[in-house]
Amino acid sequence: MHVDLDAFFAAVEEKNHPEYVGKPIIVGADPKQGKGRGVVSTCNYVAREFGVRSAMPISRAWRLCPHGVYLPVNYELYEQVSTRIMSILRKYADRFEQVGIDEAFLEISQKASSFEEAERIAREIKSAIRDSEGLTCSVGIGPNKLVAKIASDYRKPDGLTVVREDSMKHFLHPLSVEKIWGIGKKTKERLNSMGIRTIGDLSSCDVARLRKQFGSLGEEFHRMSQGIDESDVLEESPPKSFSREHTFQEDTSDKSQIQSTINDLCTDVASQVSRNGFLFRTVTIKIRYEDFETHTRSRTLPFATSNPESLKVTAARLFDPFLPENKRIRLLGVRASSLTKKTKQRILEI
Ligand code: TTP
Ligand code: MG
Repeated sequence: MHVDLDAFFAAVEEKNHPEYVGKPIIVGADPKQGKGRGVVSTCNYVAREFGVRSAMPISRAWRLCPHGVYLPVNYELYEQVSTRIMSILRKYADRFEQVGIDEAFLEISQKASSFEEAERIAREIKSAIRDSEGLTCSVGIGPNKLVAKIASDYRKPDGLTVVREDSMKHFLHPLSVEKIWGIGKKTKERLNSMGIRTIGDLSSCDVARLRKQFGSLGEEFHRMSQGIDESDVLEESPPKSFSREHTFQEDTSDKSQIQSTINDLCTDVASQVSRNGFLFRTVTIKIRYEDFETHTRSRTLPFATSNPESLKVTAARLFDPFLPENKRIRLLGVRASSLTKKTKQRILEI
């Protein structure tokens, strides 16, 4: 199963501002009355009727839709909503793979023994997301990731498309070659000039001809045109560490600049650790001098923590012997590792 939220950034804005409902909403750079630079991140389906699209220059969007509601990108908000939705989706999957901020693959072969059951799960997912976040998504179900992804895109917004193995060819063949993974605008044009427009054309094309034009990628295109994809839904492995490095604009031996950089690095790393719900035990520092001589040192604490002060104190001790008066520094780095998941009990202790 592939799930993709509809007009994601714009839909979140619409949900938070009921006064915009029904209006064209364009999220992206400031249009500055048509004189602005930058591009459209996304827009809602009302704005799409005016021809506005993702990645279009904002000045062009303004010409197409001057009466639209133009909003800046509030990435932090979309990320929060995304995290909540992903944790809903995860519950329905045997294995789960988030792809972008608004899409994910769900392996559901264990949880659903038939396509009918898969469809029922999809409906449940759609209403769960609607009830908790007030957002719609489009779902595709298929025998593999490739087909599921093409299916989720087939009827948008608020779509649900099920493609069984026996109807796969019938579904794929009339679609544009662009729907295949890895076929962008340029490849599409090259294929078109060979007389290949649809996935059906691609599948009936001689593999040798495709190999001659595109190398091994051509063989891959041919396989995909037949709906063949053996890639797995890959569960993301938990992070092993969080780290930050800073390279100075100019090599420095300025003590206060060095201290404040170390301080900032520690604050950042500690916040990454706790934002992701972890505790760390091991602190590693890295220092590189102007001549590229590099040192790293680690220390493991007797307890797990996400306290920025513990990170600062430990890092300061580790850095101390490496901060001579006479050597300028090029780079500093701080890493927190030996991570464990923060449990509810531990949160109460803090
Ligand atoms: P998409 O899923 O490609 O687009 P969408 O959710 O806005 O619309 P659709 O209904 O067609 O799925 O991308 C998800 C988010 O990623 C989108 O809301 C904004 C962001 N994005 C960009 O910032 N720039 C881009 O060029 C694209 C395509 C997306
Ligand atoms: Mg989307």
